[in-house]
Amino acid sequence: MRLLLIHPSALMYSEIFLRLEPLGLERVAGAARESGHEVRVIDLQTESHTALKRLMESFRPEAIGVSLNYLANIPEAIEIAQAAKRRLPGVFVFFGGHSVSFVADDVLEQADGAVDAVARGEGEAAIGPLLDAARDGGLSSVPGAVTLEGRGPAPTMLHSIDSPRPARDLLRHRRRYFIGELDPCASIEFTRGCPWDCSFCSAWTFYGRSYRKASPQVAAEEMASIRERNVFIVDDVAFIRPEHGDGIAAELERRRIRKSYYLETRADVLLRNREIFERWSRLGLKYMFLGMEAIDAEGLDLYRKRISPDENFHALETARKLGITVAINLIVDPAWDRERFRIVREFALSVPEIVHLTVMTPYPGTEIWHTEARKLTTRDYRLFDIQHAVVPTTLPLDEFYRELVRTQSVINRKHLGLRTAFGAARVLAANLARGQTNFARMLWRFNRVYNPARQMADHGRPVRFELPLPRHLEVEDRRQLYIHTKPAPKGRDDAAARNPETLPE
Ligand code: B12
Ligand code: SF4
Repeated sequence: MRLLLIHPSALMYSEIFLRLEPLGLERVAGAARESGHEVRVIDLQTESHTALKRLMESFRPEAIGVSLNYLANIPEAIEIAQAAKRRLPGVFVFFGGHSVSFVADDVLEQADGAVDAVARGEGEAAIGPLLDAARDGGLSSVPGAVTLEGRGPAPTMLHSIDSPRPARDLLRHRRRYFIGELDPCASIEFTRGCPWDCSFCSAWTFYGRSYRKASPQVAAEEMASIRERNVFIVDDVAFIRPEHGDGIAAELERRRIRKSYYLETRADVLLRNREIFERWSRLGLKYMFLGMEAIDAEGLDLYRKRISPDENFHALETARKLGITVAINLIVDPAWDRERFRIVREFALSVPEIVHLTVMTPYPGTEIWHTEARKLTTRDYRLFDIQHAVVPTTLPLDEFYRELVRTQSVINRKHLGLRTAFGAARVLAANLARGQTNFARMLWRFNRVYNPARQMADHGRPVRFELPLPRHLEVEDRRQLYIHTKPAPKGRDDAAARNPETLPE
């Protein structure tokens, strides 16, 4: 079949700080190609809707799949589906990805016939059977498939994430992917899943708290095949298992691969596996993203982070000693008042790290969706991008945004000041000389993208598609939140994450 896969446009955050390749969609493309289909991919983070229209006309796809990792992209995806059905009668349209897996039935209803199926869960195993069924019938028996008629069997999980390899060659504008000064930047996956269970996050519920690792040889071979000299490691929590991080490092050393890396991990993992991060800093690990979330114990407990403020601060010192630049994330509670914003500004200015702020947002698939969602002040999907407030704020909304943007811009100015002091000008000049302008643009766009008036105006847009309200669920039975389930190993309970010795193999 001729299959067109689409990644929707960038969200607010990605307009400045980063834009990364859609690795999940590339893996689905890889699997479809292995099953004998002719595949094209378009990423609307780097191309326009006009380009999409042209591609639909020239390629005449028989099936179109849209990637929906982000809730905020759902209205755009439904509009793409409706336009596709008008333009290409008979085309089979389906959605897949992280967020849509949690609201599949509602999205199908909202699309009102423009979407034929949603593939819940991982896409690699689903894509072959789904396309076969689109051609020959039998959609209701495809694992993970949901249609207006109902749900098929539970989605299938890959036994190993070693294959299929992502079809990176199908992306046309690879030079447009970047993260900060790592420009251009590719992405890679070493592990999939997260064994922790933070209340605001759906990474663990999607994979049913499972955790799989790529084999070090395969990971290193894939790294060797990547042309870009910068690589973002997409794992939720990198190097949980020290022997795995060591194994990949050994394979990279053997092949003499040296690149600059950016990864995401937890403070306690960094403290526990310091030697691995040290070894990786020798291999080129430059940046690390730590989801600190809160600066006080009360906040950390609230999000069930299972970490103390001391561990967080100790981790920052450790990273500094290793020469790794850390970006930390703090969750802005809509209950914050002016004083709280002031304390956070003070904290952000007192540490050398890059500080990002994201607004606490209940997402389907998270526990707080079931405890907080009744209080929603809006159900406009587009505002669920963790840069907008969707539950009541203590401050009047416009003042909340003014405080938020003021705090973000104070932090941003500090960050830019430091970067200039530490030689961003040199990096910038080198990037521009290679024709890479993403980082330079980022430096100048902040005020345009982040401004309280724009954020307020976003709340006033007419709403075509609304997020469904959560169905009643006892969150004590957390397995009901899972997309993928696997039987819990004997004798292991949900507290496994607290003890590294009992983390999944
Ligand atoms: C890496 C990552 C990023 C990267 C890269 C994202 C990218 N370009 O795809 C960066 C850092 C840019 C990023 C940014 C953000 N992210 Co992010 N991100 C992740 C993370 C950790 C892993 C995603 C990943 O690459 N996984 C590996 C690949 C192989 O898996 P995958 O993409 O999920 O794809 C699989 C399936 O979803 C499915 N699939 C995917 N697409 C399709 C399409 C079809 C047709 C089919 C059939 C199947 C299918 O099959 C794939 C293979 O199994 C996830 C958490 C998680 N574990 O999923 C959060 C996550 C997706 N991000 C999240 C958020 C909130 C954001 C931001 C909004 C954060 C912010 N600060 O503003 C931004 C917005 C980005 C944007 N689009 O503009 C949330 C989503 C919440 C939501 N419900 O909308 C998540 C779930 C994390 C969380 N805390 O819960 N993110
Ligand atoms: S450790 Fe990170 S990925 Fe895992 S559940 Fe918590 S926030 Fe999500």
